[in-house]
Amino acid sequence: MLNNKEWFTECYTNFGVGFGLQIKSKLHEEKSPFQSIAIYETTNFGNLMTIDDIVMLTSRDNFFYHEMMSHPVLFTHPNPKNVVIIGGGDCGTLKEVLKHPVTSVTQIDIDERVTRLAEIYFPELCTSNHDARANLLFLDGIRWMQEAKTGSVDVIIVDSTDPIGPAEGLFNRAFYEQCHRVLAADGILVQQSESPLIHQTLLRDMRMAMKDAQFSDLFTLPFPQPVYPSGWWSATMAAKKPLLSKFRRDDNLLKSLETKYYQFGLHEGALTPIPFLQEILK
Ligand code: AG3
Repeated sequence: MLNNKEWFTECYTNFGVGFGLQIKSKLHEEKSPFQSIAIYETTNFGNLMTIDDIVMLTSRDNFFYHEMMSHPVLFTHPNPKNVVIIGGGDCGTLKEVLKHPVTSVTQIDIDERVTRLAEIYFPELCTSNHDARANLLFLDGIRWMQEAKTGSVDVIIVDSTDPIGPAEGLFNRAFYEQCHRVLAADGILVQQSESPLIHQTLLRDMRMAMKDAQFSDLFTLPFPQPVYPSGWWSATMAAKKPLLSKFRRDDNLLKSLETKYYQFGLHEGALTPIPFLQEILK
Protein backbone atom coordinates (compact mmCIF):
# COMPACT_ATOMS: atom_id res chain seq x y z
CA MET A 1 0.00 0.00 0.00
CA LEU A 2 1.07 3.60 -0.38
CA ASN A 3 2.30 4.44 3.12
CA ASN A 4 2.40 8.11 2.34
CA LYS A 5 2.10 10.07 -0.88
CA GLU A 6 5.55 9.16 -2.13
CA TRP A 7 6.51 5.59 -1.28
CA PHE A 8 5.06 2.17 -2.07
CA THR A 9 5.83 -0.64 0.37
CA GLU A 10 4.22 -4.05 0.11
CA CYS A 11 2.64 -4.80 3.48
CA TYR A 12 0.76 -8.10 3.34
CA THR A 13 3.15 -10.97 2.78
CA ASN A 14 6.39 -9.49 3.96
CA PHE A 15 6.65 -10.72 7.55
CA GLY A 16 7.78 -7.39 8.95
CA VAL A 17 10.21 -6.28 6.28
CA GLY A 18 9.53 -4.04 3.33
CA PHE A 19 11.22 -2.67 0.26
CA GLY A 20 10.22 0.91 -0.45
CA LEU A 21 9.88 2.27 -3.95
CA GLN A 22 9.68 6.01 -4.33
CA ILE A 23 6.70 6.91 -6.50
CA LYS A 24 6.52 9.76 -9.01
CA SER A 25 2.90 9.16 -9.97
CA LYS A 26 0.11 6.61 -10.22
CA LEU A 27 -0.31 5.87 -13.92
CA HIS A 28 -3.29 3.53 -13.76
CA GLU A 29 -5.62 1.72 -11.38
CA GLU A 30 -8.47 -0.68 -12.06
CA LYS A 31 -10.46 -3.55 -10.64
CA SER A 32 -10.55 -6.42 -13.10
CA PRO A 33 -13.07 -9.25 -12.57
CA PHE A 34 -10.31 -11.08 -10.65
CA GLN A 35 -8.14 -8.54 -8.80
CA SER A 36 -7.06 -4.89 -8.43
CA ILE A 37 -4.23 -3.91 -10.72
CA ALA A 38 -2.20 -0.70 -10.34
CA ILE A 39 0.69 0.80 -12.29
CA TYR A 40 3.02 3.40 -10.79
CA GLU A 41 5.90 5.39 -12.19
CA THR A 42 8.82 5.14 -9.73
CA THR A 43 11.76 7.50 -9.43
CA ASN A 44 14.50 4.89 -10.01
CA PHE A 45 12.98 1.50 -10.92
CA GLY A 46 10.91 2.42 -13.97
CA ASN A 47 7.28 1.31 -13.90
CA LEU A 48 5.84 -0.83 -11.11
CA MET A 49 2.86 -3.19 -11.43
CA THR A 50 1.01 -4.31 -8.31
CA ILE A 51 -1.85 -6.80 -8.02
CA ASP A 52 -3.97 -6.48 -4.87
CA ASP A 53 -1.20 -4.21 -3.53
CA ILE A 54 1.46 -6.92 -3.95
CA VAL A 55 4.53 -6.16 -6.06
CA MET A 56 4.52 -8.05 -9.36
CA LEU A 57 7.36 -6.43 -11.23
CA THR A 58 9.33 -3.31 -12.03
CA SER A 59 10.97 -2.38 -15.33
CA ARG A 60 14.39 -2.28 -13.73
CA ASP A 61 14.76 -5.63 -11.97
CA ASN A 62 12.23 -8.10 -13.47
CA PHE A 63 15.02 -9.73 -15.49
CA PHE A 64 16.32 -11.70 -12.49
CA TYR A 65 12.97 -13.40 -12.00
CA HIS A 66 12.02 -13.93 -15.64
CA GLU A 67 15.42 -15.33 -16.58
CA MET A 68 15.55 -17.67 -13.57
CA MET A 69 11.99 -18.90 -14.18
CA SER A 70 12.83 -19.91 -17.74
CA HIS A 71 16.49 -20.57 -18.57
CA PRO A 72 17.47 -23.07 -15.83
CA VAL A 73 14.53 -25.35 -16.64
CA LEU A 74 15.00 -25.03 -20.41
CA PHE A 75 18.71 -25.89 -20.19
CA THR A 76 17.90 -28.80 -17.85
CA HIS A 77 15.27 -30.47 -20.06
CA PRO A 78 17.04 -32.57 -22.73
CA ASN A 79 14.97 -31.21 -25.62
CA PRO A 80 12.13 -28.83 -24.66
CA LYS A 81 9.59 -28.35 -27.46
CA ASN A 82 6.16 -27.78 -25.93
CA VAL A 83 6.07 -25.29 -23.07
CA VAL A 84 3.10 -24.17 -20.99
CA ILE A 85 3.14 -21.05 -18.78
CA ILE A 86 0.46 -20.80 -16.10
CA GLY A 87 -0.02 -17.15 -15.09
CA GLY A 88 2.74 -14.93 -16.45
CA GLY A 89 0.28 -12.43 -17.91
CA ASP A 90 2.90 -9.67 -18.06
CA CYS A 91 4.63 -11.81 -20.74
CA GLY A 92 8.15 -11.44 -19.27
CA THR A 93 8.59 -15.22 -18.91
CA LEU A 94 7.07 -15.82 -22.34
CA LYS A 95 9.63 -13.54 -23.93
CA GLU A 96 12.54 -15.43 -22.35
CA VAL A 97 11.12 -18.86 -23.28
CA LEU A 98 10.69 -17.84 -26.91
CA LYS A 99 14.43 -17.15 -27.15
CA HIS A 100 14.89 -20.95 -27.06
CA PRO A 101 14.26 -23.17 -30.11
CA VAL A 102 10.91 -24.40 -28.75
CA THR A 103 7.98 -25.37 -30.98
CA SER A 104 5.08 -23.96 -29.00
CA VAL A 105 4.46 -21.89 -25.89
CA THR A 106 0.94 -21.71 -24.49
CA GLN A 107 0.43 -19.05 -21.83
CA ILE A 108 -2.70 -19.34 -19.71
CA ASP A 109 -3.44 -16.38 -17.46
CA ILE A 110 -6.86 -15.96 -15.89
CA ASP A 111 -6.77 -12.17 -16.28
CA GLU A 112 -6.47 -10.64 -19.74
CA ARG A 113 -6.17 -7.16 -18.20
CA VAL A 114 -2.68 -7.98 -16.87
CA THR A 115 -1.51 -8.60 -20.44
CA ARG A 116 -3.26 -5.55 -21.89
CA LEU A 117 -1.67 -3.31 -19.23
CA ALA A 118 1.76 -4.92 -19.71
CA GLU A 119 1.49 -4.11 -23.43
CA ILE A 120 1.09 -0.44 -22.50
CA TYR A 121 3.38 -0.06 -19.46
CA PHE A 122 5.98 -2.82 -20.04
CA PRO A 123 6.13 -2.94 -23.86
CA GLU A 124 9.71 -4.30 -23.74
CA LEU A 125 8.34 -7.56 -22.25
CA CYS A 126 5.67 -7.96 -24.91
CA THR A 127 7.80 -7.79 -28.07
CA SER A 128 7.38 -11.54 -28.75
CA ASN A 129 3.64 -11.78 -28.09
CA HIS A 130 2.92 -12.17 -31.79
CA ASP A 131 5.56 -14.87 -32.35
CA ALA A 132 3.92 -17.66 -34.41
CA ARG A 133 4.89 -20.18 -31.68
CA ALA A 134 3.07 -18.26 -28.94
CA ASN A 135 -0.53 -18.92 -27.98
CA LEU A 136 -2.01 -16.57 -25.36
CA LEU A 137 -5.11 -17.87 -23.60
CA PHE A 138 -7.10 -16.08 -20.91
CA LEU A 139 -8.56 -18.93 -18.90
CA ASP A 140 -8.37 -20.63 -15.53
CA GLY A 141 -5.02 -22.49 -15.54
CA ILE A 142 -6.26 -25.10 -13.06
CA ARG A 143 -9.16 -26.06 -15.35
CA TRP A 144 -6.89 -25.97 -18.39
CA MET A 145 -4.50 -28.43 -16.74
CA GLN A 146 -7.34 -30.78 -15.80
CA GLU A 147 -8.44 -30.92 -19.44
CA ALA A 148 -4.96 -31.10 -21.09
CA LYS A 149 -3.77 -34.26 -22.85
CA THR A 150 -1.70 -36.75 -20.82
CA GLY A 151 2.03 -36.64 -21.59
CA SER A 152 1.70 -33.75 -24.03
CA VAL A 153 3.95 -31.07 -22.43
CA ASP A 154 7.75 -30.89 -21.86
CA VAL A 155 7.95 -27.94 -19.48
CA ILE A 156 5.31 -26.28 -17.26
CA ILE A 157 6.25 -22.90 -15.78
CA VAL A 158 4.00 -21.58 -13.02
CA ASP A 159 4.56 -17.82 -12.91
CA SER A 160 1.85 -16.98 -10.43
CA THR A 161 1.08 -14.47 -7.72
CA ASP A 162 1.36 -15.51 -4.06
CA PRO A 163 -0.93 -18.34 -2.89
CA ILE A 164 -3.75 -15.98 -1.99
CA GLY A 165 -6.63 -15.07 -4.31
CA PRO A 166 -6.84 -16.65 -7.77
CA ALA A 167 -3.42 -18.39 -7.44
CA GLU A 168 -4.24 -20.33 -4.26
CA GLY A 169 -5.16 -23.49 -6.17
CA LEU A 170 -1.78 -23.55 -7.94
CA PHE A 171 0.08 -24.58 -4.78
CA ASN A 172 -1.53 -27.90 -3.85
CA ARG A 173 -1.26 -31.63 -4.49
CA ALA A 174 -4.33 -31.81 -6.76
CA PHE A 175 -2.82 -29.26 -9.16
CA TYR A 176 0.62 -30.93 -9.09
CA GLU A 177 -0.98 -34.31 -9.85
CA GLN A 178 -2.51 -32.83 -12.98
CA CYS A 179 0.86 -31.30 -13.96
CA HIS A 180 2.53 -34.69 -13.42
CA ARG A 181 -0.04 -36.35 -15.69
CA VAL A 182 0.26 -33.71 -18.43
CA LEU A 183 4.08 -33.77 -18.49
CA ALA A 184 5.89 -36.27 -20.74
CA ALA A 185 8.31 -38.78 -19.12
CA ASP A 186 11.21 -36.32 -18.96
CA GLY A 187 8.98 -33.31 -18.38
CA ILE A 188 9.78 -30.69 -15.76
CA LEU A 189 7.57 -28.39 -13.69
CA VAL A 190 9.00 -25.13 -12.35
CA GLN A 191 7.13 -22.79 -10.06
CA GLN A 192 7.95 -19.50 -8.36
CA SER A 193 8.37 -20.51 -4.72
CA GLU A 194 8.65 -17.26 -2.76
CA SER A 195 11.47 -16.19 -0.42
CA PRO A 196 13.76 -18.95 0.87
CA LEU A 197 14.43 -16.73 3.87
CA ILE A 198 10.98 -15.62 5.02
CA HIS A 199 8.50 -18.03 3.36
CA GLN A 200 10.06 -21.30 4.53
CA THR A 201 6.83 -22.93 5.70
CA LEU A 202 5.21 -22.24 2.37
CA LEU A 203 8.23 -23.55 0.51
CA ARG A 204 8.33 -26.72 2.57
CA ASP A 205 4.59 -27.36 2.15
CA MET A 206 4.85 -26.77 -1.56
CA ARG A 207 7.72 -29.23 -1.93
CA MET A 208 5.86 -31.79 0.18
CA ALA A 209 2.79 -31.46 -2.06
CA MET A 210 5.00 -31.96 -5.15
CA LYS A 211 6.47 -35.12 -3.59
CA ASP A 212 2.96 -36.37 -2.74
CA ALA A 213 2.07 -35.86 -6.40
CA GLN A 214 4.87 -38.32 -7.32
CA PHE A 215 7.51 -35.84 -8.42
CA SER A 216 10.69 -37.60 -7.27
CA ASP A 217 13.41 -35.05 -8.10
CA LEU A 218 13.04 -31.55 -6.61
CA PHE A 219 15.38 -28.61 -6.62
CA THR A 220 14.86 -25.07 -5.31
CA LEU A 221 17.00 -22.45 -7.04
CA PRO A 222 17.49 -19.18 -5.14
CA PHE A 223 18.15 -15.90 -6.90
CA PRO A 224 18.17 -12.17 -6.12
CA GLN A 225 14.95 -10.23 -6.63
CA PRO A 226 15.34 -6.82 -4.98
CA VAL A 227 11.68 -5.70 -5.04
CA TYR A 228 10.14 -8.85 -3.53
CA PRO A 229 9.98 -9.39 0.25
CA SER A 230 13.49 -10.02 1.65
CA GLY A 231 15.11 -9.27 -1.74
CA TRP A 232 15.80 -12.98 -2.27
CA TRP A 233 13.46 -15.30 -4.16
CA SER A 234 13.31 -18.84 -5.52
CA ALA A 235 12.04 -21.15 -8.25
CA THR A 236 11.38 -24.83 -7.50
CA MET A 237 11.86 -27.42 -10.24
CA ALA A 238 10.16 -30.82 -10.04
CA ALA A 239 10.77 -33.84 -12.29
CA LYS A 240 9.56 -37.44 -12.49
CA LYS A 241 13.08 -38.84 -12.59
CA PRO A 242 16.59 -37.62 -11.64
CA LEU A 243 17.17 -34.84 -14.14
CA LEU A 244 17.69 -31.66 -12.22
CA SER A 245 21.32 -31.70 -11.10
CA LYS A 246 22.72 -31.44 -14.63
CA PHE A 247 22.07 -29.10 -17.52
CA ARG A 248 23.07 -28.66 -21.18
CA ARG A 249 25.94 -26.21 -21.47
CA ASP A 250 25.09 -24.98 -24.95
CA ASP A 251 27.34 -21.92 -25.16
CA ASN A 252 26.09 -20.74 -28.54
CA LEU A 253 22.49 -20.84 -27.42
CA LEU A 254 23.33 -19.01 -24.17
CA LYS A 255 25.11 -16.29 -26.10
CA SER A 256 22.10 -15.81 -28.39
CA LEU A 257 19.80 -15.30 -25.37
CA GLU A 258 21.56 -12.05 -24.40
CA THR A 259 20.71 -12.61 -20.74
CA LYS A 260 21.38 -9.91 -18.18
CA TYR A 261 21.76 -12.31 -15.24
CA TYR A 262 21.56 -16.00 -16.16
CA GLN A 263 24.93 -17.69 -16.76
CA PHE A 264 25.91 -21.35 -16.46
CA GLY A 265 28.13 -20.56 -13.46
CA LEU A 266 25.18 -18.92 -11.67
CA HIS A 267 22.97 -21.91 -12.54
CA GLU A 268 25.60 -24.16 -10.98
CA GLY A 269 25.81 -21.86 -7.96
CA ALA A 270 22.02 -22.03 -7.54
CA LEU A 271 22.28 -25.85 -7.52
CA THR A 272 24.81 -25.79 -4.68
CA PRO A 273 23.20 -27.06 -1.46
CA ILE A 274 22.88 -24.21 1.04
CA PRO A 275 23.30 -25.52 4.61
CA PHE A 276 20.51 -23.58 6.33
CA LEU A 277 18.06 -24.38 3.52
CA GLN A 278 18.97 -28.08 3.48
CA GLU A 279 18.10 -28.16 7.15
CA ILE A 280 14.70 -26.57 6.57
CA LEU A 281 13.70 -28.45 3.43
CA LYS A 282 14.63 -31.98 4.41
N1 AG3 B 1 5.09 -13.24 -10.17
C1 AG3 B 1 4.88 -12.68 -8.89
C2 AG3 B 1 5.64 -13.41 -7.83
C3 AG3 B 1 5.13 -13.17 -6.47
C4 AG3 B 1 5.59 -11.89 -5.86
N2 AG3 B 1 5.23 -11.88 -4.48
C5 AG3 B 1 5.33 -10.81 -3.68
N3 AG3 B 1 5.74 -9.67 -4.13
N4 AG3 B 1 4.95 -10.94 -2.45
C6 AG3 B 1 4.52 -12.62 -11.26
C7 AG3 B 1 5.21 -11.40 -11.78
C8 AG3 B 1 6.26 -11.63 -12.81
N5 AG3 B 1 5.85 -12.21 -14.02
